[in-house]
Amino acid sequence: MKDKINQILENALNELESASTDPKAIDTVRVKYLGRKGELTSLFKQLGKLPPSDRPSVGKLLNEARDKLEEAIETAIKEAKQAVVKAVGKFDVTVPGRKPLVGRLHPITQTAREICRIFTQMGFEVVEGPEIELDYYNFEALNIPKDHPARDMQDTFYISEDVVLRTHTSPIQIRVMEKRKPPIQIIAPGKAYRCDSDMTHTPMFHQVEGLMVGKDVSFADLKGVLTIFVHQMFGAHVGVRFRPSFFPFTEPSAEVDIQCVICNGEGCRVCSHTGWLEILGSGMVDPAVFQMVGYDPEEVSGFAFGMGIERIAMLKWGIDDLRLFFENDLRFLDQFA
Ligand code: 2NL
Repeated sequence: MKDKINQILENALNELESASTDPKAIDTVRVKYLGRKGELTSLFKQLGKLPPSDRPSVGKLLNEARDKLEEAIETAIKEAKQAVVKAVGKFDVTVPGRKPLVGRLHPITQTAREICRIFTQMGFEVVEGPEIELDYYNFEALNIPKDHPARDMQDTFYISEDVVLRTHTSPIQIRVMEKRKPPIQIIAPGKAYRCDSDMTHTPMFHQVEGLMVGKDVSFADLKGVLTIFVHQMFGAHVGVRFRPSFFPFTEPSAEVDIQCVICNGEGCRVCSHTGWLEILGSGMVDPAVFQMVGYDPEEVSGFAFGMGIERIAMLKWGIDDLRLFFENDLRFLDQFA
């Protein structure tokens, strides 16, 4: 029995030697001798048939043989891995790969796309324009006079006397009207800039403006389109109201409120206990604006509106701090995957 064990061990070590650094051949040796039906394994099973006095010494020899072979196999596997590394260069191709990070759209982008999708379904076309804009398109053509507070140095980033960072996306729509004849149905999403920074204002923010111009476009059209928008964006059960307001580029003007999405109109801290939240401004395009782009105000009419995307996103997801959108903390952004 002892001779047999030594013979098996010698054979195994010889075969391991010829397996060299071939992982498959090394494993074949392991299975042949140490597998469930391996040659050494079956000798363990025969231990019980030996005379009791022989069992301890044979058992010891068997254990030693198994340990030696296991160690030799381990060494062979290590050498096989090193051979691969040496062959390939500095890289250990056997190390498991890292999972690639999968990106996601920023919640502001998601909200902008959702707004555009809703208006596109109603026949509006998405248009874009420059963020560095002429004073003329940003103010003059929108009937914002030279002494209007909106033109104040405090609010506007001036590049030069007549070039500014656009303070809203309306100039996009002026440019479209200048180029095309009615009917026009467009929405203009993009970045806007104001020299303003506190809890509720960032120097750069996002806006979507919309414009519909044609024959006999009425205030009823404005109400219909914006009501459909609110119901698609926040749910068909949400109440909408139109409240008189003023903008230099629309007359008459209306601000649109929705029932508070936090308290369902009951009154809470978010809606200042009024039950209503302001979400956008709108109105019938002022005849002075039509004249600036060469349209006859007696021939055409239209409505326009503008909304802040951050505000819509905050209401949609119940976010109470504007700064979260600009910090780019992945713990925040990952929640919008
Ligand atoms: C608001 C209010 C508004 C407009 C934007 C507009 C554009 C043209 C002509 C006339 Cl080209 N009006 N835009 C009209 C009314 C309101 O925005 O609160 N925005 C965040």
